Amino acid sequence: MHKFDKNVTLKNSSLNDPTRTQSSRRRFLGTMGLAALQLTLGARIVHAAALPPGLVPILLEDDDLPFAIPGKHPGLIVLNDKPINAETPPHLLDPDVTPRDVFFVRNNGIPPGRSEIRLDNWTLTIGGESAKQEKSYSLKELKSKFKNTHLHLTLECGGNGRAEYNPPAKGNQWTTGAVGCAKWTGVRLKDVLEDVGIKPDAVYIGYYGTDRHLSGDAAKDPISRGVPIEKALQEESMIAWAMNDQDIPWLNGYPLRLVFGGWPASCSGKWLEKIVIRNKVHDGEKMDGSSYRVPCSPVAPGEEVADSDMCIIESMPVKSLITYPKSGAMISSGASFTIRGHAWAGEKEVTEVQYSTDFGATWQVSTLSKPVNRLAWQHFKANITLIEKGYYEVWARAIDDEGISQPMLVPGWNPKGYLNNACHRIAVKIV
Ligand SMILES: Nc1nc2c(c(=O)[nH]1)N[C@H]1C(S)=C(S)[C@@H](COP(=O)(O)O)O[C@H]1N2
Ligand SMILES: [Mo]
Repeated sequence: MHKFDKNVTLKNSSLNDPTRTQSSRRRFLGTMGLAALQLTLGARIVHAAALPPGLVPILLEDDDLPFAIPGKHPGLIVLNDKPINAETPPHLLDPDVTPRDVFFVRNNGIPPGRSEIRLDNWTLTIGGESAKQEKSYSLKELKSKFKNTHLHLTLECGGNGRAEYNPPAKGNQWTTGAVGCAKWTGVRLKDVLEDVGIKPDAVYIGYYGTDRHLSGDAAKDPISRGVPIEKALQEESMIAWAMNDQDIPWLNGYPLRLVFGGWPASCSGKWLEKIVIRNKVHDGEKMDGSSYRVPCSPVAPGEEVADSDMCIIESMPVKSLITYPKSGAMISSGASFTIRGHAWAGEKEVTEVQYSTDFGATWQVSTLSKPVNRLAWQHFKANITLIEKGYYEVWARAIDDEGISQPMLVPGWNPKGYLNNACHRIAVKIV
C-alpha cells in the first residue's frame, strides 16, 4: 500500500469513527449464523449448542482482530454474511490495478466450498438451442487450445451506490466500493463460442455457476444472467482463470469466470461451468422483474413500475472515485498535496476528470491517463494547494467521450437502486 504524503496527517472520518465501527461491528457479529461465526473465528466452536444466540465470542470482541473473510483484506466493509458481500473503501482502491485481496465480493448464493473445487475435473460446457453442438472443455484444454489473452477490465456491480437512494432500495447497501479493475488472464469468449459453432439465430448468451441457491434447493439457481451475443463476441469479452497473474480468489469465482468489462458485474458469471447460446434473451435467474433492470423511461421516486416498463441494464454510466487522500485528511496550510483516483465509463472512454474544492462553484481539470486497454479504468491526479484554514471537500467529476458527465446528485430513482454515478466527495481539513 502507498504511504501518505509527509505533510498529510490523517484523522478518521466520521464514518470511520471507532465507537461507531465497534458497536455496529458487534451488532453485526451478533446476527451472524454459526457457520459464518466459525468461518470468522477460523475455528469450530466446540460447545456451539450452548452458545446463547447473539452472544459475540470474546475473541471477536477484540478490536484489534480484523474481520476475516477468507483470502480478503481485513479493511473490506462487510455488508452481509448470508451470503457474503463486502465492499472496498476508496483508499484501498488506490493502486492502478486492484489487488486480489481488496477486490469486492458480491454473492447471490452459497459459493462452492473451497475444498470441493477440483481443478482436474472442472469442465466448462457450451450448449443452448443456438449452439451448433454441445461441447465440454477441461481447464487444461481451454488454456492450451485457445490463444491466451491478458486485459485490464473494470467490473462494477449495478447496485454500487445504492445506499444513497431515497426512498431506499432493498438489497446490499453498497456505498462506493463495489468496483475494481484487475488484470485478467484467460481466453476470448468469442474463440470458444466459435469453436462450438454459433447458429445464425443466436441473440444472447447465459451462464451457470456451481454456487447454490440460498434456500439450498438444488433445482434453483442463485443467479444465471448473460449478455447479448454482440457483447459476447467483443474482443475484450473473456473467460478468465487468473486475476493479477494468480488464481482468481475463491470468492471471486475460482477457478473460472466470465469477465465483461464495463457492463454490470452481474453479467460476469463466477465458478463458471456452463454457457448457453440462446435464440432469445436469456431467461435465467435474475434476468427479469426488477433484478438488474431499470425503468425504460424515468419515473418519480417511489413510483410503482410495471414489469413491461423495465429494461435490462447494459453499459454502465461514467463515474470516478477519489482514492487518495483518504477522506478526513488533515493538511498543512500552503502545502501542496496530491489527489488521485480512477474514472471509467462503461463501453466508453473518459475524456476529462474535473475537480472542485469549493462545492462545485469552480472546477479545474486534472491530469488523466489513457486506459491501458479498452474497458480498463483510467487514472487521474492533480496537485492542490489550499491556504485558508478550515473544512473543504474535494469533489471529482468525470466526463465521457460523448460529453456526458456525472451528476452531482443521485440520478434517476429506480426500484432496486441501480446506476448511481453521482460525484464522489472527500473531506479535507486545512490546519
Ligand atoms: N455464479 C455467480 N456469478 C456471479 C454472482 C453470483 O452470485 N454467482 N454475482 C454477480 C454479481 S451481482 C456481481 S456484482 C459480480 C461480483 O463479482 P465479484 O464478487 O468477483 O466482485 O459477480 C457476478 N457473478
Ligand atoms: Mo452485482
